[in-house]
Amino acid sequence: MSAACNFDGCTVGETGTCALERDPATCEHRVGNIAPEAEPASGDAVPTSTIGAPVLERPTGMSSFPSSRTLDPEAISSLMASRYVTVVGILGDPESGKTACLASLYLLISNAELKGWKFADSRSLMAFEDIARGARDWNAGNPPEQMTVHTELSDDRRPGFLHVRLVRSEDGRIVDLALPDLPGEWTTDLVGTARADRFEFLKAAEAIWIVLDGRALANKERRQAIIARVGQLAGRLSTMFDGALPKLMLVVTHRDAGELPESVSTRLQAELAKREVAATVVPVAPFSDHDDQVKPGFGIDDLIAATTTSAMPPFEFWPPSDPVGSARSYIGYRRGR
Ligand SMILES: Nc1nc2c(ncn2[C@@H]2O[C@H](COP(=O)(O)OP(=O)(O)OP(=O)(O)O)[C@@H](O)[C@H]2O)c(=O)[nH]1
Ligand SMILES: [Mg+2]
Repeated sequence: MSAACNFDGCTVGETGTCALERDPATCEHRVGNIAPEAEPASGDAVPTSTIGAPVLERPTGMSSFPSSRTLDPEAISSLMASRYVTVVGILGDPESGKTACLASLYLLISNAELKGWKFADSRSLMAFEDIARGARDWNAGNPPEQMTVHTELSDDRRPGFLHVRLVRSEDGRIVDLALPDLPGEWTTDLVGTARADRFEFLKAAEAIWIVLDGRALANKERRQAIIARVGQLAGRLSTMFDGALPKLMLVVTHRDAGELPESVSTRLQAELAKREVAATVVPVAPFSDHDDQVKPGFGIDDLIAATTTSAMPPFEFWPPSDPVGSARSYIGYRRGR
């Protein structure tokens, strides 16, 4: 065998003569002559469609880090199937402060400053980051002009939810909140044209926040119009829920610009009462232009407490009773229930 041929004893490389007396150009033992491939049996034919296709198949398992952007209604439904989730409906005209409340909640919990609550988990951290980013973008020590920007949805028919799990310090109770960040136009359309198809998710809501701009309410000329709109919105909700509304909260932002006069709060309640609706007024300041008087995040803890407190009276599992001689307490307890 030579370097030019792999047939034992052949010296074609040196002598130019093939030991098998074949043409060196076509002899299959000559190095460099590729032996013709065996014809595939008709059953083994390689389908032309697989040529150029990926060599490996994509793993079917979940990626190890699921997306943490806003959750769609289906993701919330599957979360609700595994644990108790408090869905909150967040309504309010454009620029009223809806996103600001959510951004402020996130900034408070991420700094362990939400009084009475501790952070446990969130499936939408990136979404929270996105809405809170504007508030961090300070220019040479000066706060940005706008802490949050107008909300726009990638799909204008489906709400995007933010999720957060909190633990109440007082008793260790865990609450999962699903909070939608909706554009104000959804509320404007609901009041103006009764467009309610996008609010299907509200049927699962345990609480509804109606967010109102406190500065507009403080303005005597604009006040009446806002109060009337709140009444109209309550009317729409009442129709949607057939009178059985979930817990309603009037979240009045811009507390840093001044306190809401008691008379305005009373007028708001009176307007709702015309539609047989009741609500709790919660003044908040997600951000503050007057830090020395009102701290940013003012009232957000009260808002969460009001949202998660059950309207049901606390149930005493086994009320204490003084034993009475020869009384059949166990049977008596059952009869009394
Ligand atoms: N100083 C101060 N600024 C606030 C307060 N609440 C909201 N803002 C600011 O008001 C502006 C509008 O607030 P957003 O939360 O974006 O309003 P929105 O209701 O989400 O508006 P849309 O997304 O357009 O429907 C933002 O620049 C907020 O930073 C507050 O209590 N105090
Ligand atoms: Mg918004």
